[in-house]
Amino acid sequence: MDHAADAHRTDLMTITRFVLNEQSKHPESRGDFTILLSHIVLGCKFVCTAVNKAGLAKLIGLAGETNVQGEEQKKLDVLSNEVFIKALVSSGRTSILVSEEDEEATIVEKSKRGRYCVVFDPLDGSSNIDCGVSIGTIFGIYALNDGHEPSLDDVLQPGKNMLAAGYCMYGSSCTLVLSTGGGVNGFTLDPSLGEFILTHPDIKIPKKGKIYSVNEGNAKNWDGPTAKYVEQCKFPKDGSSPKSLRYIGSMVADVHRTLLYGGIFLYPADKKSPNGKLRVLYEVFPMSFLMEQAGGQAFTGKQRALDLVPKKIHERSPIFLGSYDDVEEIKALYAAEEKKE
Ligand code: FDP
Repeated sequence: MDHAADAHRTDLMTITRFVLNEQSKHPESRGDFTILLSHIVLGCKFVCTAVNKAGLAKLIGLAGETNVQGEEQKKLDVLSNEVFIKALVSSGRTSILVSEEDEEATIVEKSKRGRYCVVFDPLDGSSNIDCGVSIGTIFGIYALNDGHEPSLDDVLQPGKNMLAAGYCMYGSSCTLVLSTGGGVNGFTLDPSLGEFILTHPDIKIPKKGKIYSVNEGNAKNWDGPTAKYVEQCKFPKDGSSPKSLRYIGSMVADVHRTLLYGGIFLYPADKKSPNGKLRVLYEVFPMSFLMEQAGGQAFTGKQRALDLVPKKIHERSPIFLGSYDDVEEIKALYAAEEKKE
């Protein structure tokens, strides 16, 4: 019997243990971040259970509909938002929350305030809920600037100022991917234990990938560099093999695949949507943060994505993210276009 291997299997690195280990490297730390993260994890577990039960529990459907008992049904994304807002406020560690679901930011009442601001999309990819495709929660965490009343300026910060970012994917398994600025780690929910266990330590994205991921239905409205890049993916001029196309249309799932297998995910600007579709604070920034931490790149078509300074909480931006070399190629095409102008 291989006792060493057995011991390895029984030595479970839960996400809490992992974050506590990280925390012990910073003697000044007071454990606030660990508490905040445990509340985010609770939200993810709740949403995971709700997503799994959605078909049975009739959680899907329109918000405001009533069920057979005459109770009002809550749409899954509305329910997920409520769960996250309540979990984050009750953590006592947050001061401002920005959610994709709420037009205005939530300023936490004084008695429950803490040192962090959380920007999040409680259930991204919601158009996929009703057909069982993987969806996810995306979040980013900023520190509150000390000694003043919390204001929107605390979250209208470039993505490079984030302390941590992550997502939880509700797919064939429930996977939480997290970076606190020292690399990227992936944890899978063990449903029998109710714990996220470290299954993907120190994720590094391949330097170059074989997959491109984009909604090609928008091609007629693309700008020159995007159109040229996608053409190059299909008809490479350097004799290399064409890339494969994979597009789920659910950002967390598309980015998760890109992170693990390499390649590029694009949601470019087009004539109809000059700023693209994806939201800066809780889609573009957290995913760009993770990509950079895994050795990849994220570019807006004009600049490094994490350098962007948002002016509004629900601002959008085009985004190209993934393997270092693949993003380098699209950057070269935009640079050449700029030279022509
Ligand atoms: P959804 O509309 O289903 O909520 O930003 C939301 C998002 O999904 C992303 O998850 C996804 O990557 C993108 O929109 C898909 O957009 P298209 O349908 O325009 O391709």
